[in-house]
Amino acid sequence: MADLKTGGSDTASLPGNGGELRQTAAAAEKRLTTNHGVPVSDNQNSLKGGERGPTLLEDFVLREKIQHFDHERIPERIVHARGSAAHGFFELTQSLEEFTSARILTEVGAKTEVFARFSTVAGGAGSVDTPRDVRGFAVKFYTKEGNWDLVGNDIPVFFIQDAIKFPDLIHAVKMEADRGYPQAASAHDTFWDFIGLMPESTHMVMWAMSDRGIPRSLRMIEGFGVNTFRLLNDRNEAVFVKFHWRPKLGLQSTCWDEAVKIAGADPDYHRRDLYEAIASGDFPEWEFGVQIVTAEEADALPFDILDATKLIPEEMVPIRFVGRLVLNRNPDNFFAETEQVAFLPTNMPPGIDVSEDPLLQGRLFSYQDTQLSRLGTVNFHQLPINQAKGCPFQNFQRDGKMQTQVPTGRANYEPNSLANFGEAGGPREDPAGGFRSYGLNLDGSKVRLRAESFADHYSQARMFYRSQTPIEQAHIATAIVFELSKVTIPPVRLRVLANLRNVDEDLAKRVAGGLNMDLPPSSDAAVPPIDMEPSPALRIVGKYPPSLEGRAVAILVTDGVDGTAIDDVAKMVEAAGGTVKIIAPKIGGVMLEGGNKLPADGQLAGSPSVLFDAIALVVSESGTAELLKDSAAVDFVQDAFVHLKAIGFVPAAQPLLDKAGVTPDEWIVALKKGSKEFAKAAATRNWEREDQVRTLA
Ligand code: HDE
Repeated sequence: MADLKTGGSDTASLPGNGGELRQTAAAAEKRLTTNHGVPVSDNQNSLKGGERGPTLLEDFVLREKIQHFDHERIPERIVHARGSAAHGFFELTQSLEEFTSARILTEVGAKTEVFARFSTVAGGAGSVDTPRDVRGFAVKFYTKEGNWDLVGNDIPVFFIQDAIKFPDLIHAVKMEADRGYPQAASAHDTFWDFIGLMPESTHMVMWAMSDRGIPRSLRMIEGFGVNTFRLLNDRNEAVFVKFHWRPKLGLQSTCWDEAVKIAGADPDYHRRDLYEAIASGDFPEWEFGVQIVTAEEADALPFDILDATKLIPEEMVPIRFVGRLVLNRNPDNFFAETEQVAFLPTNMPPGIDVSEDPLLQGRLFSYQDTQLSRLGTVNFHQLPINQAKGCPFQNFQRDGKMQTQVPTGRANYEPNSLANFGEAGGPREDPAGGFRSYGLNLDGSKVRLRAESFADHYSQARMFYRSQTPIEQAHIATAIVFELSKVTIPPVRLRVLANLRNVDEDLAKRVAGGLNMDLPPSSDAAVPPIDMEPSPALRIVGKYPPSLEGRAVAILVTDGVDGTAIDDVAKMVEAAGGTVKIIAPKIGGVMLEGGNKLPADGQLAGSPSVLFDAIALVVSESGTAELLKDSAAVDFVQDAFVHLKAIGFVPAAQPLLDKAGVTPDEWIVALKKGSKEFAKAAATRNWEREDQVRTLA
């Protein structure tokens, strides 16, 4: 009979599986043990009563392993369940000493360790990366004065003004209560029902329906603290502050059709992109900025600074850029770090403080509370990823589930006088250096009211829409048409249309036209919207210089091509900062003209062009003849064309271009030796092509 005792070939050579009874110290270090350190002799077979008999209850090795497995998951986050994260550092480049005592914002040149997690909001932990959604942008700074968690989004405003509406908002956007779908999509009845009934959400809806809702990469999103915070200086003087992140790679989005196809081709598109970029040394970076506003300046703003549905246009209050964030290390373990990280907006070092923003006020309770059910214990701060790393943490809190520390000494109360008797007295409060709250004057009756100053729901939605370029406006209108077309209850659509008339009549007409519905009368706005100055900083198109950095170009190759032609394109792309992937009909690669084999990075059918920023077709005549019979090849080219990407080609590719319906424009570039035209085109998309390939609202 075959010896089934050691099923795995690797384990067969490990001491203990080979029947050796005495082991060296080195071997003991490597050996597999139970959770309690008992060496395991066989990790392939459970303990049975006879070769073909039942498994025995006494097999604690089996029971421990299965039981641990049964409890591997913790509840996923209620929102922002799907996320990807990385380690890095924050470096201050300019001091904010005048405004704050927080050392993280005053010690120029100091590098502070950080852990940043990006997320979608609506989908579950296993959902895809590219739905239309807001992206979370949460950064934990391990500062010398305790952790600072800046838990923001990639959109600077929020759907609601008061925390009491958050559960309703989230219930409305997540899968519907009875049917359990859709997963990770806002295009459904309950979301738009809620939106139509909550005009305060209109401004954020404009952002979510803009191309910001479908980012190309997590490395190419902006970030915002959203809520208004305070900075406090040594004299306890306060200013209001809004926090900003600006991506070094610029802001870039996908086309909707592309985002949908990416979801199928690579559900982990953003996670993979972030991981691979960091693994290859291409570290994502953001500039950190603040908008600072005094109380008097805030009073003069045409909106309430405490209202999270409003932003402060940069043209009104410029952003001061004072630092940078670099992500340079992937997590070692997804669960221990990305899943168990617990962000708390209440984590702030002295010198940073909250405002009375009623949305923020609710968040101050919610995050700590949710960690208790997610991580299961008040001691979640002891998990390595959550521990304050920049300074000690010590107090008289004791015990609790999963206490991993072993506090010493007799005193677990304060005040105590034990230090006077030669014993450890424990830590003491620090009135000068401890956390301070702004001495806000409170005066008023208890009320459940929304301030009058929160009543304008449309002026900034209008400003946002009117600040966009025509192509971006068309995308917003088209996205709303798409979403409302998935709404099955016509009055829900009508209510949204009625609200849109308060934003912009042209937008409302376009959406009504796209739905082929009559425009209903405008809804009543609580206060009439005003025309604010457009803010060009709210655009994507043209905001950042075109770049190939961080972008990927696919070179589609076939048997029989000249290897130097491929090299030329690759060098041109790499010189412009892009990365190159060789795509071939088969993963084993192609036979080049001279008889050398070129391995491929991706197989054509599994690597559609939606995964790349531009494509180059370096194919032979015979290779093209084969490709013409393969829909994957035709889709590869056609999708690149309809997603407005640059296409470089050699003459032999012409029949493929023709079959894919590609018509010439400046982004369809004949590849010529020495010319950099293709790399230049690949750095942007040809928005003007869009009219030709898609019906926009
Ligand atoms: Fe959150 N939010 N939120 N949120 N949020 C959570 O906390 C909540 C809000 C944001 O990568 C939860 O640890 C309430 C605004 C991010 O782990 C929960 C309200 C902004 C993340 C929670 C808001 C955010 C969360 C779920 C309204 C942008 C993911 C799991 C008062 C500034 C952080 C968790 C990560 C996560 C509550 C509104 C951003 C349930 C009650 C506004 C980026 O506590």
